[in-house]
Amino acid sequence: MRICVLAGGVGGARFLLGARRLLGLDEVTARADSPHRIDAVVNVGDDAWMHGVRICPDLDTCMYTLGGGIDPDRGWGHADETWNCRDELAAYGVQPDWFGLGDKDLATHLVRTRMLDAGYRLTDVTEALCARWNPGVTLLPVTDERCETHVVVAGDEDGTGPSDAPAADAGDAPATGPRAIHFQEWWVKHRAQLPASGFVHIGADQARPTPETLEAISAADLVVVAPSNPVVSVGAILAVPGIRAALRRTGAPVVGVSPVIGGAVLRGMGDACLDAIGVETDALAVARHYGARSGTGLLDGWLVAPGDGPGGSDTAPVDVDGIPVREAPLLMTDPDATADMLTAVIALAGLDLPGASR
Ligand code: FO1
Repeated sequence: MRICVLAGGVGGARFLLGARRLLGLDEVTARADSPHRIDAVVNVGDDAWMHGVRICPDLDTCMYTLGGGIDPDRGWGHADETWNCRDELAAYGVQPDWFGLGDKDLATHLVRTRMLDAGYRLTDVTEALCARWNPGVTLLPVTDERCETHVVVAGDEDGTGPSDAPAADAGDAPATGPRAIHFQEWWVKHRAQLPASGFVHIGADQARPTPETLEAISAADLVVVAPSNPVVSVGAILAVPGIRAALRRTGAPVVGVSPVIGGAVLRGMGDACLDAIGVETDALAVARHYGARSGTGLLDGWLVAPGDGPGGSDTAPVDVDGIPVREAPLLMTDPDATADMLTAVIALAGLDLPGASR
């Protein structure tokens, strides 16, 4: 079976651990002759240039998590990390000093930056980095071009105007209207506490899906929308022109997993993101946001946690605005629990997994 997963960072990586477990791809030796394959189309909207290096948080979180190098508490960056370079940069007073670049993590960014400078596509860079980490899942940036998520916030929260330049005279301080800041500044420096009125994907008008991404979607037996942030992770993937059309065109069923359980998001500040686009933090509201493929949307099915569905028996799906909805436990407590979620997704898609390892 060939499964294509649309994934963001922490939630996407955890989901991929379960998918790899279910398809029996955990062991490196089992991969060569396995009939199964997982392609992850990963969000690049969080990516940023900082201190002269290109940082790809969601690709790195997936790579480190699947490669066994992630720091489990942070959910990003290396385990056993040191912060000497970060501290030295701060000692020089250079900005940003709010973004923690670990010493080991820095090596990843240096290799990536050097390869990008040499003309390699981000897809090729990611493949080269994964040759070391061996994730067992093909990690594909949705686009090789810059398509960064910036957040629209009011202009005067922290007293600095759009240019951050001090006004010549308090009397003529510029009227600071809404401004857009990079997602990382909103997410890390401001902990998503600055009220956001929207998200813009800088570069989306020029960005194209990579050929590898389009092939993974069209050749898949099943496409899964992972329980990642529907706005800044999945939303940023869908913002790349051509992705929605590819999802509506593929012969594979497209089934999503709710990132909202019991009216709450589990990690990150996903509810702040949903609020910003006027979507209720509710499992069925997110499904409606993605839309039914039988209509103008993407979904052929939607998996929600027990009690979050429209009611009905937990075996037969119930239709919600054209989307068959089923209930299943959605807590990704460990790879086995997550593997069971994918089993429920496969059933909801009307498929069965030949030679399932569980
Ligand atoms: N998140 C933080 O909350 N604080 C940090 O200092 C930080 C540094 C960082 C460095 C590299 C990297 O790949 C991720 C990093 N993150 C940090 C996480 C990152 O902001 C998020 O993982 C994603 O962008 C959102 O999913």
